[in-house]
Amino acid sequence: MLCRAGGLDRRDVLAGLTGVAAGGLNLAAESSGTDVCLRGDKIMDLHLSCHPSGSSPCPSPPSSPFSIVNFTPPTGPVRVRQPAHLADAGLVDKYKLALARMRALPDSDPRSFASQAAIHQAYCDGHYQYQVPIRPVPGGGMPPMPLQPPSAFDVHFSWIFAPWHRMYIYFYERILGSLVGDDAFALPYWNWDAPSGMALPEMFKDPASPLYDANRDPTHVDAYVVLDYIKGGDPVPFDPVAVQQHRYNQVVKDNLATLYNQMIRQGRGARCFLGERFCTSLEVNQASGTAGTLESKAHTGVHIWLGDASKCTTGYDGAQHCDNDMGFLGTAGRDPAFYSHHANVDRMWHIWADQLGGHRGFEDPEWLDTSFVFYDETPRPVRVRVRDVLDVAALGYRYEEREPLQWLDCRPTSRRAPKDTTTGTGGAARARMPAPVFPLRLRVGRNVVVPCVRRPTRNGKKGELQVLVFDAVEFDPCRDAKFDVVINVAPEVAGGVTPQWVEYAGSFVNIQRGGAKPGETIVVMVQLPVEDVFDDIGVVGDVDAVNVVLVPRTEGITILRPPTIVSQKC
Ligand SMILES: [Cu+2]
Repeated sequence: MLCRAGGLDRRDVLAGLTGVAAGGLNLAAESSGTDVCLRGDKIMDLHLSCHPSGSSPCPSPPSSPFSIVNFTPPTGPVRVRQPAHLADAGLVDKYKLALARMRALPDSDPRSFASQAAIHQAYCDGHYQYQVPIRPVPGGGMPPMPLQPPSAFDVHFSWIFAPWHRMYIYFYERILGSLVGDDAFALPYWNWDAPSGMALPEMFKDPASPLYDANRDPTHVDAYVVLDYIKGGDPVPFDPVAVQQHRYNQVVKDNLATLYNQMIRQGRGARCFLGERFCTSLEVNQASGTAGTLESKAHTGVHIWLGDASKCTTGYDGAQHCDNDMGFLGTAGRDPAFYSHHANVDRMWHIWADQLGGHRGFEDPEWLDTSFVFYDETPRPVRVRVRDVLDVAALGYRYEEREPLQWLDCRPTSRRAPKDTTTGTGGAARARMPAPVFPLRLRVGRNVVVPCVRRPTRNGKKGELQVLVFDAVEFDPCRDAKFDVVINVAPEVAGGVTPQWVEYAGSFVNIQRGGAKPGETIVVMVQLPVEDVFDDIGVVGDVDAVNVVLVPRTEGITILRPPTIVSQKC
């Protein structure tokens, strides 16, 4: 085992999570001191309208709203999704044939590859606009809030991310199966969480294949994927028996540790893992949600890692967006690898819900009754709700596990700093380290210590965890952005603290998105569960403050207010 946790086996990990999951059952519609959403809403196609733009048309709209049917679970054979790097020649040939036929359909056909790719673009590049509906007021009279202008709608960066993408690839898979007359056809998944799958699967690399896409970073197609990727660093050639044994191990260890963080250490509850509720009523420039770790970690890393910085396109906003195809959400659906990447993101959600203690997600009807319309293979528009897609068995597919889940055993154990720089009341640290001034503009290479951030020393309510909260992080949505957070480490060495170290507390990450106006910034709340970090570094009992160290990985981020530590559900 590459990085087995000392003294902790898989049974302990699972047993430890069961208690968390039990608390997580009550997550529905919770509000907390850090809930800044004035009003959420369940999203339906009725609230969304698509606005085509020049070269970026809307996906084929339903011919009539009356022809939309409600989703019913499939009754055909079970589709078995296999790891792409272990797929047999029969599956690869079938997928190639299906995709060749999908590409051959006229663009106007909703089953065509162009239309399928346009669905993703439309839902994240500003084509869809969201209109906050007016609700009747009890007793009559004017609604409590004036009608707001429509705002760009995005299926990323909130609790909509996981269910929407499950729906999207589910219908993509059904359409492919129907094009080859096989109702058991299943999408291969890109098994980047297993060391042998940590590279672009072979089936996508042949330039003569319909599975190929020319817009990929040429230095990365044969390299180890870096799941905690932002940009930079030398790619490590992918070869399980590589001569660069030391670096090979580092990449794999970092990836497994990133997954442990995403799935377990920081995926402690639905809000942390699936993202915050989609918010429709906010102050100007406030983000409509926050991504969970399912979205912000390996998912985003792989997108940015595969995109080619030299390939650019004009977004709906009129601005140039590079890192095509995968590194810009507006073009990501044009790369066939996207769908296998998202099959693995979907599998990660399934494992989290099914195996890691039985996480249920949210019980809030606002989430469960959110619905979208997709074309099926007939093609016929089908309305599908979040509550319809929570169980993959009911959707007629399953994931074939061929490799052990090595990341389950990769709890970080190494300590970077042998001694805390903050002790007790933190008085000494306060005297040594002046507090930074907020708003704080982050600069790459200048790590910042926020000394002596107070933590609650008494246990919170049942099911609550200690969470580090940045209530206002401002950034340019059209640029990739990242900063890491580590606890009680000297700033000179903080840059080397990766997810492998116990002091790593998480990251804020943005993948460039469309739909914004030039120069526009948005503000998002970032919450990092730090309970495990505190336990591991010995911040327990009456230790009432820690040093929070910020490690900027990109330019262009401003933290408007100092972080706080609160007890809340996660
Ligand atoms: Cu997406």
